[in-house]
Formats: sequence, C-alpha cells, structure tokens
Amino acid sequence: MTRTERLGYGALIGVAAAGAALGVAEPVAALVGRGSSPVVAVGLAVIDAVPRPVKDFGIRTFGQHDKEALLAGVFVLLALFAVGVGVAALSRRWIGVGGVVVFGALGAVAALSRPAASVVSAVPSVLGTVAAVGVIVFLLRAVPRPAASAGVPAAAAGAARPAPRHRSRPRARLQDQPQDRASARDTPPVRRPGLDRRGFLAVTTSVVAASAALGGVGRFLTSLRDVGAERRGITLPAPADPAPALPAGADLKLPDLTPFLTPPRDFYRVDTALVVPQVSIDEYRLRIHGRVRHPLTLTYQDLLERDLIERVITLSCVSNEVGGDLAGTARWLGVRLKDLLDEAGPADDADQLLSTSVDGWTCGTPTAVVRDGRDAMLAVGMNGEPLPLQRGYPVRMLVPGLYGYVSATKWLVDLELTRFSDVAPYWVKRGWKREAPIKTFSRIDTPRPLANATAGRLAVAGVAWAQHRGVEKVEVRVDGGAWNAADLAAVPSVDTWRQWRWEWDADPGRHTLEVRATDRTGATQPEAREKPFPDGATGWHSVVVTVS
Ligand SMILES: Nc1nc2c(c(=O)[nH]1)N[C@H]1C(S)=C(S)[C@@H](COP(=O)(O)O)O[C@H]1N2
Ligand SMILES: [Mo]
Repeated sequence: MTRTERLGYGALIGVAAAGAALGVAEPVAALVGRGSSPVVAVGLAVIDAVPRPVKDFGIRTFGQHDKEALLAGVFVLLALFAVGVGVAALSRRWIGVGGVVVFGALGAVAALSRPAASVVSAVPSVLGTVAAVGVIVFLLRAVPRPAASAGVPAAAAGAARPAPRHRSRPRARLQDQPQDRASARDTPPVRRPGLDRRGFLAVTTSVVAASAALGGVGRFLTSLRDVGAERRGITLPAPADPAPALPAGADLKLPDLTPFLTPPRDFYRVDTALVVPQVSIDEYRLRIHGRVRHPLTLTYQDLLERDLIERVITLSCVSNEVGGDLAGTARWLGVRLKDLLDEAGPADDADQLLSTSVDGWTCGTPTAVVRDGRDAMLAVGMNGEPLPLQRGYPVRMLVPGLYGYVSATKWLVDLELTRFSDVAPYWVKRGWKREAPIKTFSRIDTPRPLANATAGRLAVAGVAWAQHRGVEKVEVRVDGGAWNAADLAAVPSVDTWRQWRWEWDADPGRHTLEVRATDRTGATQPEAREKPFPDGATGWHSVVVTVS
C-alpha cells in the first residue's frame, strides 16, 4: 500500500468512525437531555477550563460568533484526531480502538461533569464509542489489500496489517529460522482479503451517509425540545406598575449615536451557554431556599399572577473595555425581587443571594442591594414580549446598578440565600470580584474613531452611564485643553444610560477628543486606564479625528 493510499484509507476509516460516533451519540443525547451531547459537553468543558486571557481573546476575536468558533474548533480537532487514529489503526488495530475509547471517555467525562448530569449522561458517549469501534473494526477488514488482490508479497502488505505477530518476536529467532520469512509469505493472510477500492469506498460512503441520517434524526429530536413556539403563544399580563413614557428628548437621534432603546438584535449577549437552554414554562419551577424562614417554590404562572412592574434599565457587562459596546437598554417586565425575598424571610446572616441557571451557571448578589428599594426584578418580559430565548427565557434576574455577572442570571431556576464566605459563584471562582457595582462610563459615538470631518460646527455625542447613581455631568475636551460641559438628554430614571452632545467648532488638523462623566454622588471617572479584570475597566474614552 502506498503512503497516499494509507493516508486516504486511514482518513476515511477515521472520519467514518467519528461520524458514526456522533451520528449515534447526538440523537441519543437529544433523548437523554441533561446536556449529555458529547460535542457540546466537551465545548462547555473547554469554556469552563480555559484561562481568562484565552476566553477574552476568543470573545474579542470572534465576538458574537465565539460559540460557533468554539464548536467549529471542537469539530476540527475531532476530525484531525479521527484521521490520525484511522491511519494508525491500519498498522495497529488496537491504536484505532484505543484512540476511539479515549475520545469517547473524554466525551463521557465532560457530559458527566455538567451540572444537570446523572449517570445516564454518559450513555450517548458510550453508545457513540461502541458504534465507532464497530465501524473501525469493520472497515479495517474491508480495506483493499494489495497482498491479496495484486499478488504483492505478503511481507510488504504486512506493514498495513495490524500488529503482525512476528514483529514482536526477538530478532535472533528470526535469524535462526530463516524459513520463518518464507512461511510468512506462503501462509495466506489471516484476515479476509478486503474489498477492492470501489467496494471499500461504497461501504465507507454508506457508513457516512447512515451517520448523517442519524444526525438528522438527532436534530429533529432536539428541535422537539425547542420552546420558541411555546414562547410565541404567551400573552403577558399588563404591568400593575407600568414604566412611564420615555421623557421627550431621551433620544437625540443623531446619526451614529447609539439609540436610547437598544434594537433587540443589537443587544449584546454574554453567557457561557454553548446551546441556548430550552426551558418550558410547563416544567418551570423556581426554588427560593437556603437561609430563609419560608422556602418557596413558584411556577411560571405563579410569577405572572403577581403584580408586575415595568422599568427601562440599562444592563452592562464587566468585560466592557473603554469605548466598548457591551451594554444595552430595554423595557423589562417582571416581579419585584424584594417582595419575593420578604416572603421567604432571609436570615440576618444571609448576605449573598446565590442564583443558578438551568445550565448550572451561578451568580452571587448582595442580599442587601436586592432589598434596598431599587427595581431588582425577576424579568419575564423584554420590550413588550416574553423574554427572548437567548435572554434567559422564561425568567431572568436583573438588578439595576450591578454588572451582569453578579446580578443578571438568565434561565433562572434557583435562588438560595447563602453567605459570601460559604459559596463563590462562577466568575468569582475565576478571580473576579464578588461585589461589582457598575463603574461610571462614557463613550464618544460620533465622530467615529479616525473619522475625517469638515472644519466648522460639529456635533460630538455619545452615551454615559452610572446605573442607579445617575449621570450628573459629561465633559469633553479637545487636545488636552479645557473641559467643556456637554448637554445631557433627558432620562426616565437613574437606572439607564444617558445620551450627551457637545457642539465643537472644529479647526483643520488632527485632533484628539476625550470624554469623562461625573455621577450624582459627585465622583468623576478616573483617567487611569484599567483592564476589565477583576471588577470593570476604567479610563477616559478618546477618539482621534482629522478635520480639513
Ligand atoms: N445563565 C447565565 N446567565 C448569565 C450569564 C451566563 O453566563 N449564564 N452571564 C451574565 C453576564 S456576564 C452578563 S453581562 C449578562 C448579559 O446578559 P445579556 O446576554 O442578556 O446581554 O448576563 C448574565 N447572566
Ligand atoms: Mo458580563
């Protein structure tokens, strides 16, 4: 067998085996549920395990497509591994079988370590492994063998046969008994001669096609769990306490200026979920327990039957860099979290409200902040619709003034009153601060960085936020000169961002514009640039423009 043939047959065997593994594992995973898909579980294990700089790099490089990039990466690695295993299996069958088992074990361990896992979570990986081993053994027998078909000496074909016995014999013995070689040539190969090339390709193609068909079945089974249709059928009750109409002039409506209400498709998304969790309102239960006097369990309907409040709130992410856009504003509808907690009756020492999503992500919020009178809520609606699936359908938490990782749990299913000293949530375990109020932030949206402008009157505008403290002042300066107060747009409350605008009489030349904001406590954004880790970026945003 030539090198090219070995590579070709090996690759086909490996890829067919990997395909069979996934073709069997994925539909089984769709039935088993609990995040048992080996591909997804391995991807999630990668997300949980990679160090922060790599994760940040991934988010920066792939942006909203970081999840697709990760899944693609898992597939590429799987394919490379499969080709390697297939080629190696041609000479040593046990390497092929062993390689598949190792990979199957990886999938099983990853699936078993998901938060919702039980022993059945390993079943998809185990069955997938069995299928892949079967395919490898079967295709190894079917590989065309020059020895049998073209009369090439068996000794040459031996290279392609798995673990020929005489290879492990001491060399001396081979020399002592020269007839050993001759007998090897004369003895017909133990295994069957294999198919010819066309036959082999036909068999391999059938295996791949069968796997793809099974994969299709898996997709169909998964789609049955989709709760999109259920969501579209929901009619939300009117709020008992509606959001007041937006004040006139909240949106200055300038070209390139971020709109006051974020268009849904532009709202940033940050979470560790590789596939959007599907939580049906029929099965939805929210537990409130831990250090409380009266533990509660609420259904989705229980939540809707309570008085709902509606508020416009700006949510932002701690990973936002200076000048970044990981923030968005929406009209949210939900149940006041304070009321629910008051009913449960937290113990005095329960300083942390630990919230958990259906996929096991955890978040810790100071109990005192949730109860201090701000509009902390369990949101069921966004912009007049049921919560979109990727926003945490059917229920998410929101606490104005705190970064998302300490307040905004999506796909919320569990609220436990605990102590900060007892439990560290997901990001806190990874070094981020456990208390994370949103830092005052301001951004120049227009002119764009490195824009070319015409000399004369020019609108400089952007947004600033200091949720729950409120933005008091925004100032702009040119080329390090004196600060100029910008005009501030109206806002519905201190919990949203605020648009600002300053008229600039621009002279020709290259200029640097800088912005800084002051919140209502009188604190001005510090100039010093800090990275987002461990509790939010600081520093003034600046933009360089060329005026001619
Ligand atoms: N279940 C779950 N909820 C989560 C997260 C997550 O990873 N999983 N990420 C949080 C973070 S870091 C932020 S900034 C907000 C983002 O909410 P959005 O995706 O709706 O913009 O969700 C929070 N809620
Ligand atoms: Mo975040």
